[in-house]
Amino acid sequence: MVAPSAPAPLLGDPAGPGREQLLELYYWMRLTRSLEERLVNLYRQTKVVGGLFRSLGQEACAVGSAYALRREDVLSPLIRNLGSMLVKGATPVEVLRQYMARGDSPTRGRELNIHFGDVVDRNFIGQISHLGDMVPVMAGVTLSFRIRREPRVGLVYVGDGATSTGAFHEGINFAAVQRCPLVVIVENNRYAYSTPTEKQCAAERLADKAAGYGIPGARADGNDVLETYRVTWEAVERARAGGGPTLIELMTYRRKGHAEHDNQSYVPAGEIERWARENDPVDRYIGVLTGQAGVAAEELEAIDARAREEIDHATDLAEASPPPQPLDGLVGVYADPPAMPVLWYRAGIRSAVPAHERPASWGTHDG
Ligand SMILES: Cc1ncc(C[n+]2csc(CCOP(=O)(O)OP(=O)(O)O)c2C)c(N)n1
Ligand SMILES: [Mg+2]
Repeated sequence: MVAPSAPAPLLGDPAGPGREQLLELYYWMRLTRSLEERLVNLYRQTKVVGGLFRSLGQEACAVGSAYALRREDVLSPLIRNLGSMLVKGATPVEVLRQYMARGDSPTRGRELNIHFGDVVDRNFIGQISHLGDMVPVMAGVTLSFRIRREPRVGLVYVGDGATSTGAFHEGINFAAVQRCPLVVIVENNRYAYSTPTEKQCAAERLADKAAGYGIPGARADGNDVLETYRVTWEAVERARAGGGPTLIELMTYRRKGHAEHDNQSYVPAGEIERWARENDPVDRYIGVLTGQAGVAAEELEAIDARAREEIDHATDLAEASPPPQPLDGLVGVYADPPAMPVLWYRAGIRSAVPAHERPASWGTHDG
């Protein structure tokens, strides 16, 4: 079953944040963390194919921002946005099958980790690894919304490192000039691989880059899920109302290495422990919920148990999933060949088409 993606405005609602929504935010953060912990177990059992990229300590960034979107809005995630994808409707079993490269995974074993998307229903785009490149792509996606007068918004994530790429600059500049309904979130987690932010960018605040494009820029505490939600919601609704793009810098911290193989030897002693102790987004939110929101600890424990059960069930399904089919490697790379119209410049030589473009054994693709 596909989980619903984030609903209605929460803090933008004049009635204020609903209790149910506050608990939902907690559920998504817990699900993200627990699912990644399960993936670590599977990785150590060599059941995960390829690298494992954690968002430990960044769950509030991912969940709080994606929660500001409607189902019809389009999200472009990165490796540390498992939480955003879950909020947008990706399911644990899809994620587990994908990481384990199973034959019934969303990409049928042809891509790894969370590189998969659904642009038909849940509206999250399959990510690519090239830093910054999804910004121009999302400028195009959101330009189409503007031209078609659809009240839809796009949200694209980049890391602090990606803000130093040409693609980031060109994409955001184009979106600004075209007043595309796009929100660009920079997750400033203090590192790009092993490079600390101040060693790859001389600007003190990445949010200040917005001024160079003539768009609003905001910086927020990315380890505070409610603040993240609020600042994203404002940008999303401004974009929906025709106000153009916003650049948001979310301050956070990457507590794990770039991926599981990275031993973080470049991180100053005590830094990770300090963030874990003083600024863990899940712990902080538990404090808010059990404090001013008056939620009982048992209620949160029940949510933890629910997340665990869902992940256990999804793991059983993924473990029982088949390996990939070799012929699946041949299909879906450019387009589905049998469904493609004949290329116009080949129209006069149709005999070449069956021979060269539609060989009979192109794979097992059924759709
Ligand atoms: C254009 C480009 N250059 C280099 C790389 C290799 N690379 C992959 S991730 C990464 C660091 C990314 O750092 P950041 O943008 O801060 O994102 P984070 O991993 O911290 O979320 C690098 C250099 C790449 N994928 N694309
Ligand atoms: Mg980074």
